[in-house]
This record gives sequence, structure tokens and C-alpha cells, in this order.
Amino acid sequence: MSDGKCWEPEVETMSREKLQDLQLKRLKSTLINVFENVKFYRDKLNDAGIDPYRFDSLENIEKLPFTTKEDLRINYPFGLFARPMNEIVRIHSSSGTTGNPTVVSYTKNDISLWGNLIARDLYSTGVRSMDIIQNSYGYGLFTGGLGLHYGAELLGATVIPSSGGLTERQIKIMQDYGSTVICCTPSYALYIAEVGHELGIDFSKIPLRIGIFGAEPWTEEMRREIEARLYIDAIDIYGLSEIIGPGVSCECIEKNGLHIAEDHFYPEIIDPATDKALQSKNMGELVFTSLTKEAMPLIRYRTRDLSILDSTACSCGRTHARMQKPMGRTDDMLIIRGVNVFPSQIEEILMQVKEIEPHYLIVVDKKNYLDTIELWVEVSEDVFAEKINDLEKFESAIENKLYGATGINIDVKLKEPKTIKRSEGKAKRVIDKRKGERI
Ligand code: DLL
Repeated sequence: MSDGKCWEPEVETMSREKLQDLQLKRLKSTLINVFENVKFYRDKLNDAGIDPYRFDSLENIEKLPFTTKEDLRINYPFGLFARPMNEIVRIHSSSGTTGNPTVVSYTKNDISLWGNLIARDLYSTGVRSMDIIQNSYGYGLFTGGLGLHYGAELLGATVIPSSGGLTERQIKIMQDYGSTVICCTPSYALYIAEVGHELGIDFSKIPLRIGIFGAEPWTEEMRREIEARLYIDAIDIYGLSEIIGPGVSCECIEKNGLHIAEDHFYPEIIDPATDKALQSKNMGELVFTSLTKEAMPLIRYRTRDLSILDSTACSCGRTHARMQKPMGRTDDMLIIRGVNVFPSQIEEILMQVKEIEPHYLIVVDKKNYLDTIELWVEVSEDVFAEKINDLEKFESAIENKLYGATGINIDVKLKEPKTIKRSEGKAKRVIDKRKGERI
């Protein structure tokens, strides 16, 4: 099957023309599947005047109705399933901290497709059967743990299902079992690096060589930081439970955009304000349509993630379109006194200041009817001791840099080392007190 470079060379390097033929054929059968088996979609397609049996052009995808997270909530728990329960072999769901959780399901074929996509991704990053993969994504309802797990086994690598948390034990496993690959969120990777450093571990002396990081936004600056601390290649993997989980897209060894598994998910970028499709290389909201999922295919699912699509060839030889590292979600955007800013823009600037530790928290509030924004950030141990008299000057220097980049007055609060809460899964970077959130 694999040719030393690609896990499935034939599909991964397919010409665009052939790929589009395949996508159209698969899209048509997905539309028929949802039309025949999901009332929600039958009604939506009827309302839009779409006859799935006569769907004959990929361009017509723009005429199909969108699906939103709200639609999943309304159809909670099983209303969007296209297969009877005896064909469903797995259910995952979101934590549901706000309202009904989103529930997703898989048939046996969906599970094996998922494993294959993860194997494809890992292979493209240079992971091979001799690797020892420490999978520190949470196992459970979250798709990270089990999602990565089966793909890693399919590849033939050795999997250590360490799940998240118990950081000292993670480090002991890494050292004693000689893990060569770590899978976790980028924020947890930094925490592992920090605890390892405190324990006196020299990461350049252990066999770890690749990190497969995703489930939350992270910047190029954060990548450099993790790579320098752990002595590894840090690779970005993206996905969302509604579409399959991790494995919707992943960087290859070039680290220049994440290849989307376009033979299984049809990507679009739209302007979230007008809902209109945007041309390649424009920033907008990612929308995915399932092409092969059986249990719960979604049509034009609005991810709320912001990115850019690029269909030009990649130097790795793969032809599938690449999406730029997602910069955040439409709903992550902060509006401070009318000016828009994404946490990732703040992270980008912050990571360029070398005296600062990569741990921060953005605190937004309203005082006297005006929005306020504070940035809590840790300084390193020596800087804290050394610059204690100069901290105010240092804060203003960072504030000026941030103002230059964002046009917003951000009040920087330098914090003592280890005062900002560390994350073992998805990091919470923003506390918006305007929405009643508390630290
Ligand atoms: O986070 C699936 C996943 C697990 C992806 C492990 C990668 C690794 P959900 O919990 O449903 O699924 O959250 C999906 O997380 O819509 C994005 O907003 C965000 N996200 C996921 N991967 C990335 C990434 C998993 N690489 C939501 N960069 C998505 C930025 C990401 N954001």
C-alpha cells in the first residue's frame, strides 16, 4: 500500500480532475443517504428544491443548505443519525457545559475510515511502525484519545494509551519506555516540558522526535517554543467531532499547511457575514461536507474555524488542498471598544518577547460601560528576580508592542512564575467577565 512517502499514494497524489470526479460521485451518494434516512435533511433538501438523485455538478454544492451546531443541538441526541442503532458501533460527544452536548456516531466502516485517515496523517509526518507513540490526548467521550489510538495501531506503531494528566508519570513513561512520538494539545506539551525541566530532564537526551499537536489553536511562535524545549518536530493536526474527530487535516513534514483528506471531506471557505463562498487564499470560515461517512454525514457544516485554503501543489507531492493553521474561531473573536482581536494575534506578539514564559491568560471585562482587556503573563524566574524594579517599564514595552499590532490598549500584568493555571487538555486562554465568566 504505502510507497515509503505516502500511506495511500494513489489517493494522496491524485490529479485534481480525478479527485473532483470522486468527490462528486461520493457527494451524490451522501445526499441520497441523508435524503432517505434523515428527516431533517429530507425537509431541508426539499425546501431548497434539491433532487439528490439528479445532483450532477460539484459547483452546485453552493446551493445546498448549511448545517450548524445549533442543528445538532436541536436534533439531540440521535436525530441526525442516518443508520439504525444496530449499525452504530460508537458514540462520542462534547462535554456539553453550555446546553445539550453535541452527539456524533460511527458505523464499523466509519471507524475503520477514521483509523485509516489517522494512519495516513501519522505516516505523512514521518511516523513509522517502529515508533513508540505516547498518546496523551484524553480517552473517553473526547475524540482525541481513541481517534489517534486506532490509527496509530493500524500503522503498526506501538501505542501507549497514557491519556491526559498525571504529568510526572507521563515523563517517567517517556523516559523509561523510550517514546518517540507524543500526541497531545500544544498547551499540554508545554506543561510537560516545564515539569520535565523542573525534574532535571534533558529532552535532547531522550528519543522523543515528533509531536502531533492539535485540538486548539496555536501559533508558529508557539511551535518554535515547543520544538526548542522538547527537541522535536511539532506537527499540527486538526479535526472536529462533528466531522470525524482528529484526522480531518494534518501537516506533512513540510509544515506548510494542513492537508485536508479531500477524498472524504469536501472543504469550502465562506465569508461568515454574507455566507458566500470565497476564492482560494482568502481568510474565512471553514465549511465541510462529509463524502463517505455513513452514520452521521453532515452537509456544509459550519465549523466556525477561520482559515485559508490553498489547492496548489505541495512540495511533498500530495495534491490534497492545504488549510492554513486555523487562527481561531469566529466566536473566539474579542470585540474591545469596537476593535476586533483574536487571542492568536496576541499570542503571536507575546511569544516574540524572550523574557516571557509561554503561559498567558486574557481577561476581558467592562468598567464604567467601557470594555477593558488585561493580559496576564508569566515572566521567567530569573527575570522576575532581576527586573523586579523594572517590571513597570517592561510591562509598558510589551503594551506598546501589542498596541502596534492590534490597535488596542491591552493592560499587561506580569505574574510570578507558575501562577497561571496549566492545561492538560484544551487550554482556556480567555476569561470574558462580560459574559459572567470567572477566573
Ligand atoms: O478537538 C478533535 C481533535 C482531537 C483534533 C485531537 C486534533 C487533535 P472537538 O473537541 O470537537 O474535536 O473540537 C473541535 O477544536 O472546531 C477547532 O475550533 C479546534 N481545533 C481542533 N484542532 C485544531 C487545530 C477535536 N489543530 C474544535 N488548530 C475545532 C486550531 C483546532 N484549532
